Parts: sequence; structure tokens; C-alpha cells
Amino acid sequence: MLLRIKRSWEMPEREATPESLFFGRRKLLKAGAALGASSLLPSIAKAAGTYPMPRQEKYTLDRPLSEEGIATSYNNFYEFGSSKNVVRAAQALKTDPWTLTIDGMVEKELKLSVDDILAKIPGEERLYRHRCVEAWSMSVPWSGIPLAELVKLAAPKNEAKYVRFETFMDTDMAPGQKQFWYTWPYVEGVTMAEAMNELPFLATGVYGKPLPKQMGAPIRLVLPWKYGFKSIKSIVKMSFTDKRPTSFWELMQAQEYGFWANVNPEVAHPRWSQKTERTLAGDTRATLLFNGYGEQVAHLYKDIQGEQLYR
Ligand SMILES: Nc1nc2c(c(=O)[nH]1)N[C@H]1C(S)=C(S)[C@@H](COP(=O)(O)O)O[C@H]1N2
Ligand SMILES: [Mo]
Repeated sequence: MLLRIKRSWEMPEREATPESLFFGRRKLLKAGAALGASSLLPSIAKAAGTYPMPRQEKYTLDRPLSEEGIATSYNNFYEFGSSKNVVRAAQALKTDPWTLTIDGMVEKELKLSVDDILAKIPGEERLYRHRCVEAWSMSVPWSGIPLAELVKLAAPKNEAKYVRFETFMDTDMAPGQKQFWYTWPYVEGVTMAEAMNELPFLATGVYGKPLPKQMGAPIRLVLPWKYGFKSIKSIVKMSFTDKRPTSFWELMQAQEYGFWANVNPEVAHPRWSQKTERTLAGDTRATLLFNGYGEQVAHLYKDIQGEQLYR
């Protein structure tokens, strides 16, 4: 992500890092060997037997899947540093045990492990596009559950208008969280209508395996029609509230990153165009309104006026 306070960041990262060169396959394999293959593997979850999950054929792609080796090693995870190269640092994340607390405007507070969640809600695999606000994109097979199913399980009260998500906070594990100019922990939010839509997905895995740490293990949100920063990683808390949550990037730079952040090629970021994107394979593609998911989500926004829906 890009902030005004640091000059070197004032460039879309697609111009700063030719990622396909940087993360060419051979280099990756070498990096993996240097690290020791085991440190790159996702921790063996108790629910390992549940992968791969049955594919939901409804969610198909208009482009090839991103190569696993690239998609799992080109990341945004500021808790572990502001570069795209956080695989090694992210291995410090302790994901077992992990508790997701569901609280706020609910009948009863819940504390669930990822295994508890997968025991209650059947897992599935979905192929989704992902569009980062920095104008790079990927397409990956997520494994997990529809967010709407977990919301139903949580039984929120009528007063709840939003779902607020929070990432873990631990400066010993995550050195990025010592950077005091950010307001940790990472927070994101959606409206109840968005949360109940069919698309929001809570991923516990990718490429038919448990999530690698750098991709937000053990459970992260996936909102494929919104800019990638809304897809919050390594969630420890999900709260139902009547107040609109202010997200991490919105708090840092509200002019540039807002609450809605729906993908729209016609609405430029204040510092660069959003018309096109660069896939992790290095191709340039036209960016699609709602990242191509308008059929599923456009109706959510048709009556909203006077708000910045696309930033
Ligand atoms: N907690 C947390 N979640 C996060 C981020 C982050 O820095 N911290 N980065 C976001 C951004 S900007 C993007 S593009 C995606 C990247 O997901 P990936 O690394 O799995 O591709 O995660 C999002 N979720
Ligand atoms: Mo992003």
C-alpha cells in the first residue's frame, strides 16, 4: 500500500517491481531451498484431512489460475513488513492454537477454532479473481466457507448493521506492528447486506491445502469485488456492530482508501489509474467493474448516494 509520508512509496508498485522477473520460478525454487522446504509449507492443521475441498463450479474464471509458487510468495501483509517479500518473516505467525471470537450484537458470544468452524459449516473451493488497489491481480482457488453461513451461525441481533473484522495483535510475532505510525491491529468491515451476499468467503486454505502463513493463516476474508486491502488476513475477532468500522487503510489515508473500495476501472486512485491491472503472470488486462462480479453485487449499491463507493 502506498502512503504520502514516504516518497519512495509514491509509485504504483507495478512500476516499482517487475514481479514476474523478481519472482521467476527458478529464483523461487532457489529461495525455497535456501529457506528449507519445510518452513515454506503451511503448518499441518488438524483439519488437514478436509483438503482439497469440493469445488463449487459456479465460480469460474475468465483467465488462468495464477501459478501457486508466485501467488503464495508475492504478498501484502504489513504485519510482517511493507515489501511483497514477507514469506520468511510470516513464518513467525503462530496459528495453532487459534481462536476466532464472535462478539458484539449477538445473542451469545462464540469462541471457535478453525476446526470448530469447518465441523459446523461444509467447506468448498472457489476460483476467484483478486484485484489489489495497487493494480496487480491474481486468480486463486480458495478453500473455506461462505461468510454468510458463519453470520447465520452467529445469529446477530437486528440492531447489527456492520461486521467488523480484526487481525491478531502481537508485536513479538509481527515486527511490522512495532511501526507506530500505523494504527494496529488491522481492521476491516462490511455491511450486513454485504456479509449476507453469496460472494464473501472465509478462506482457510488455498491451492487445495491449508493457507500458508503469509496468505493470512489460519482464516482470512476474501471479498473478490473489492480492492484487496478489504480481504483482511489472520482474523481473531468478528464483531457485529451498529457503527461503521473504520478500516486500517482508511484510518491512515481516507482520501485514498475508503470503506466501500469496490473495484471500478473508471474511478482512478488519486495517484494512478485503475483502468488496467497486471496479473502475477505479467500480462496486462482491462480491469472490470466490480472486478467482474457485478451480477452478484451491483444491486447492493444502487440506492447508496453521496458516498465514495469506488475507493
Ligand atoms: N492483516 C492484513 N490483512 C491484509 C493485508 C495486510 O497487510 N494485513 N494486506 C491486504 C492487501 S493490500 C492485499 S492485496 C491482500 C493480499 O493478499 P495475499 O498476500 O494473500 O495476496 O491482503 C490484504 N489483507
Ligand atoms: Mo492490496
